[in-house]
Amino acid sequence: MQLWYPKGYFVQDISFDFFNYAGLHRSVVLYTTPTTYIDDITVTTDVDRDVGLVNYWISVQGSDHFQLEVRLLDEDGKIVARGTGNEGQLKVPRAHLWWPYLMHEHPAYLYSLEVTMTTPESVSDFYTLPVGIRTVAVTKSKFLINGKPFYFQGVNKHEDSDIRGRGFDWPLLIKDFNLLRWLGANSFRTSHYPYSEEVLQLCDRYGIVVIDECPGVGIVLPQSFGNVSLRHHLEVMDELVRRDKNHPAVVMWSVANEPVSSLKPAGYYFKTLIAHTKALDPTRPVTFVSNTRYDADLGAPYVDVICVNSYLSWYHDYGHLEVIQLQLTSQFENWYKMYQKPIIQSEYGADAVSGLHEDPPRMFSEEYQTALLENYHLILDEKRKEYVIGELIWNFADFMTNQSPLRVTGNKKGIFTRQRNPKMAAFILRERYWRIANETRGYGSVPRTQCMGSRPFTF
Ligand code: BDP
Repeated sequence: MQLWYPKGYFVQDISFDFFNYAGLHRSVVLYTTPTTYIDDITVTTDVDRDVGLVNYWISVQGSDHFQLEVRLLDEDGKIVARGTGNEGQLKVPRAHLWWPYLMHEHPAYLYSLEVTMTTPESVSDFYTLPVGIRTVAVTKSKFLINGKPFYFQGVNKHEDSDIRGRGFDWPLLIKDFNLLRWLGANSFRTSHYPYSEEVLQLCDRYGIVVIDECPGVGIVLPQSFGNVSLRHHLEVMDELVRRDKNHPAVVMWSVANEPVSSLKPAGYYFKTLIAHTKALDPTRPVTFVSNTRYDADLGAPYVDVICVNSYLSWYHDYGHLEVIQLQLTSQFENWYKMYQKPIIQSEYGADAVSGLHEDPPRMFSEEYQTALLENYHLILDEKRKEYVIGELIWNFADFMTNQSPLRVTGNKKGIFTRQRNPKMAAFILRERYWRIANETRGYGSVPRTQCMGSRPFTF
């Protein structure tokens, strides 16, 4: 059919599934510094038996004549270690480690690193950085935090809500964190771009583990893998690591979402990009999120953890929930056989229009969404005994997208609505996450609140 448009007419073509809000999304902060000032601090941590090791590097701008004093304070304000100079290692005997939510009685323990700079003119600068002492490691089949297996029972999110769009909003943020705790979720991925710094600060304080994703979404054309794009992508990783390197909650970098990684240049592209990210930060594993076939993915050999998205019985086999178990089993077995790396189900889900009920379950009903999830969970339960190390539902909440015949006023795969009310799926997931938490906990059983309105759970 021939279609006619006004002269000069065009629409912005975006290849991602979220609304491209314009305007300023975040607070803009203006600040002043002394002429000689603390410009950056990098902290990495390690653990030697019960001694916490805090390595620091401090960069100062403006002059070569200054002195630096460093103090590490515990949560009671007691000084536990001291240092001087631009770099060094602080030793903390009987250190309190930073543990994720539901993994320890006192999760998210944060020390404060106080850096004081003095110059001969006595103009000084002072900075306090929260520090969580923890380690991260990956084996062939496990993701270890402080040497213990960690299971990502979490969500994918978007910075999105009614009225505000993508704009930063404290009340919304606190609501979302309370819902994460209610759900028994211990992690999320910042799909598909870095979130505001306030989000990461709260993750550090709540013990919510983060897979930090750069805005590498929509890498679908051959030219997306060219040199210009790669150079830009390397810079984007420089910026992301520089900004988020000191957050204990961030345990892995994701360099892209669903690139067409079967295209020929993808091998070189991801090899370079991942090596670059590891050079910037040797302390964290690196991944990207794939929806390519296991035997065609040219980037997968370079990741530390395989992250796979699949929409079984949603974008194909419509209505046929009975194929999920077989297809999901083959998905996991094929990826593991080929790469021998731990696997995260990094997206799965189904749209459900809140309040739409159907028996037998039909697509877009709440019943279909829950039935689909339950089929996934049966296989996830088998495979998490082996090498599956996590499941992140798509999505935490409904969110706005471009208009299209595939979207019913936005993407409705949320387990909460865009207004953060629960669908049936939220209760299914809540039962599951608390059950897993209680199976894998290393201490007494965890009480949970009975209804959404009650006080959020505390230790
Ligand atoms: C995945 C994308 C995500 C989409 C989701 C969906 O990573 O951004 O919103 O599918 O279709 O492929 O709901």
